[in-house]
Amino acid sequence: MGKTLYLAAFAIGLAGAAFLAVGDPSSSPVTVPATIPATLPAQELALDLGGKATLKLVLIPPGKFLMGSPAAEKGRDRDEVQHEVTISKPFYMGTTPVTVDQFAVFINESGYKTEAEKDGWSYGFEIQEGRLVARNVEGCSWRRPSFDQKGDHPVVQVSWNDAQAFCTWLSKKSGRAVALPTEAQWEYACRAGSTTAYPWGDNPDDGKAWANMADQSLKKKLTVAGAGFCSWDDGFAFTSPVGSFKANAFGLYDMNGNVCQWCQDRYGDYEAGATTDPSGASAGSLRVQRGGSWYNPPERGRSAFRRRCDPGKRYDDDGFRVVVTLLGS
Ligand SMILES: [Ca+2]
Repeated sequence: MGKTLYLAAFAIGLAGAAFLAVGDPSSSPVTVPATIPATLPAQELALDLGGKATLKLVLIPPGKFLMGSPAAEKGRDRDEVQHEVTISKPFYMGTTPVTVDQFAVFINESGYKTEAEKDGWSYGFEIQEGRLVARNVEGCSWRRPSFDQKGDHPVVQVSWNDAQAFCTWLSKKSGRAVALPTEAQWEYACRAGSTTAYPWGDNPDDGKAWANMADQSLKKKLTVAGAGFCSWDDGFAFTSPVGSFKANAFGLYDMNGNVCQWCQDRYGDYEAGATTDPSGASAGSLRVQRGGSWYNPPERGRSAFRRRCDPGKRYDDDGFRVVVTLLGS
């Protein structure tokens, strides 16, 4: 997105007037009004975690989009009812999922133990005769998932509750309002103006440069297909270093694939009709994950795909990214 478009979208958001459809080539140029403040939020934000670790975020402008999927979308679920959503305020979003190195700083500084560490086991897997066999594994945690990871891989084996603890810690440390994204913020940011099933279009086979999903690399290890494999070989059977694939139009990496990302919301049916800044169901025990993972076939990497999970669940493809809310905006 060009800087002019960003400025226009941001200014309109501040003015509380009609919103510019981000990425809509038919939109007319917009004049920045006189009400625009002298100091705009920076396009990028870097939070110093300590331990030489930094968490980078990018500003997501306000706007309006169609959340959910059209009835004809291949692989669609019934809970993706399409409706208009307005994101009324700009916010920052992590350019990548939180990495192993970043999570380690949190653990080392806070002394927090993840739910898997407290329990002494987690949900892991082993591969037996070409079949992925999921089971409870003693000692399995973010420190020791079911495959090898490096520090720049997305942390896995983290529950929704663990992600909350990270956000609470980083809020105190940074003085910023750090949180998980709402489901609407997540999908708006993932689409980045796109209206197709995936940021790259409607054909899942065109996603090779975009996403780490269940591909031919994984198929070499799992000869017995689970939910299906992508036609491409993205080079990674399990997690990949964050930022290994194309960024979307907002500059966000790994929105589709690599790890599923926890959202703040309780899972439930979408509100009927157009909404502004929805924050999920008001009751219910399940939370939402988005984005699909290295273990998922293409359909689960669709921008509209929703996964509902117990907040204590942790697995080898459960990760998260954060947002920073602009207080007073
Ligand atoms: Ca892969």
